[in-house]
Amino acid sequence: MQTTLDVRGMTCGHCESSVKGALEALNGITAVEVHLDTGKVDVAYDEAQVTIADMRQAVEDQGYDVVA
Ligand SMILES: [Cu+2]
Repeated sequence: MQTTLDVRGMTCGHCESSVKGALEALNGITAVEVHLDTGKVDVAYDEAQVTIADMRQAVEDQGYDVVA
């Protein structure tokens, strides 16, 4: 499965790596691509292992807001 999260609050490379790292730490995440300019985060994942809610939680735990 593929989804795009709309993340608010990322401003620099550190934010990008925080979000990317938090998502990649979840089981079932196979690829993460962060677009810092738009806040879009493309995620490829195995829906049997991880949910959108899990991803949202992981990003929010890093201090960023997930809008969609
Ligand atoms: Cu930053």
